[in-house]
Amino acid sequence: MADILETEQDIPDKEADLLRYDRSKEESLALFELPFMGLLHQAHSLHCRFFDPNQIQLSTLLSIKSGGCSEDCGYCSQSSHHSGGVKETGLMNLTAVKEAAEKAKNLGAGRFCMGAAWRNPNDEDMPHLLEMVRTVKELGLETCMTLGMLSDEQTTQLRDAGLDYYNHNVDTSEEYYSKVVSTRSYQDRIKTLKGLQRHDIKVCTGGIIGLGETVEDRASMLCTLAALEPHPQSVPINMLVPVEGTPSALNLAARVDPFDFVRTIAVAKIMMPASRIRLSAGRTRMSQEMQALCFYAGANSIFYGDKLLTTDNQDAESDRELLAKLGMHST
Ligand code: SAM
Ligand code: DTB
Ligand code: SF4
Repeated sequence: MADILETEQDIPDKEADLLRYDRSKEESLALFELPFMGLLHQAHSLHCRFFDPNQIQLSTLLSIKSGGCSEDCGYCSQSSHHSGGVKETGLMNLTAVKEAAEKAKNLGAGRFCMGAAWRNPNDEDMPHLLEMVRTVKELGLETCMTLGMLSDEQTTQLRDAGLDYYNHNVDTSEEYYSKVVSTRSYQDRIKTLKGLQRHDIKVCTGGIIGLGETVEDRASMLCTLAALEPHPQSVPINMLVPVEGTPSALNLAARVDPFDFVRTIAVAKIMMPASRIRLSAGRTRMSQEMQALCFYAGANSIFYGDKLLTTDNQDAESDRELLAKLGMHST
């Protein structure tokens, strides 16, 4: 089996039978309720049908426009609705983006993901954003952007500039969404995701664990993701990074049981076995053993580099040490 599947069309027939788009919430919940060891065995066995379990994909993040966001996402340091949030910056210049991408490449990243604190990009910013995509791509890196909701025209412009992936998370279940975000609807998120799929940009979409959601919400969120056809190529699972100034209810809920987190990775893998599951934000609060369990359960991508968007990530050197200890390689 090839260790990197670019599209579901690359998957042999017998593996393709393992891809389902019609999982019910009850089926998803039943997976969460399996004994831990059996669940991990099932997830790891499926993972090995589609991927080399020793291989991992490394993505580096860069915040190209921070703070001052009009959205009220309860978890986010960049929302202008929370006090003491991140200071607003303008859109980064091309030279600074190129330098950051070169540094990421030299450290061994394969993909460069550029994020902006926007509800959606303005049309006037598109030429500059397209230039960023072309510049990063010329360095031989895969490109990803996360800029908020997109119109069809913006989607095709990004695709034509060579954008490989677009990140747009559903974040939690449809049922719980309004408890976390009130300035847009769940269906707004799905609409952008479907637009990306229609225009052949690879989709990176996932969510956050630790928002005070129930296990039913986690099961429901994974059903939403696994109902996308094809399945999203990349599925980031974040553990909430508690940020001062954001609603305290969410921050109090942020203590996620490590086994419950690993379970979420395993269920995501069983429901979307050909997708790369990314162990995303929150790794600074995970032990190396917990991260290794996540890799066993089917996570085979991480954010790599000392910073996420506005908060600290596990530093690149200790990640290289961890991967070396586990005998994992990134190419
Ligand atoms: N503004 C765009 C949007 O919301 O789509 C792109 C950037 S936004 C910061 C990207 C994602 O980062 C969010 O959807 C959320 O999943 C994740 N995120 C933001 N703050 C986080 C936090 N404190 N902990 C974990 N994940 C977070
Ligand atoms: C994703 O799922 N997680 C990333 C990325 N996609 C854009 C962002 C994590 C942000 C963590 C908090 C911060 O650094 O601001
Ligand atoms: Fe803005 Fe994105 Fe943060 Fe929401 S998650 S406040 S849209 S930057």
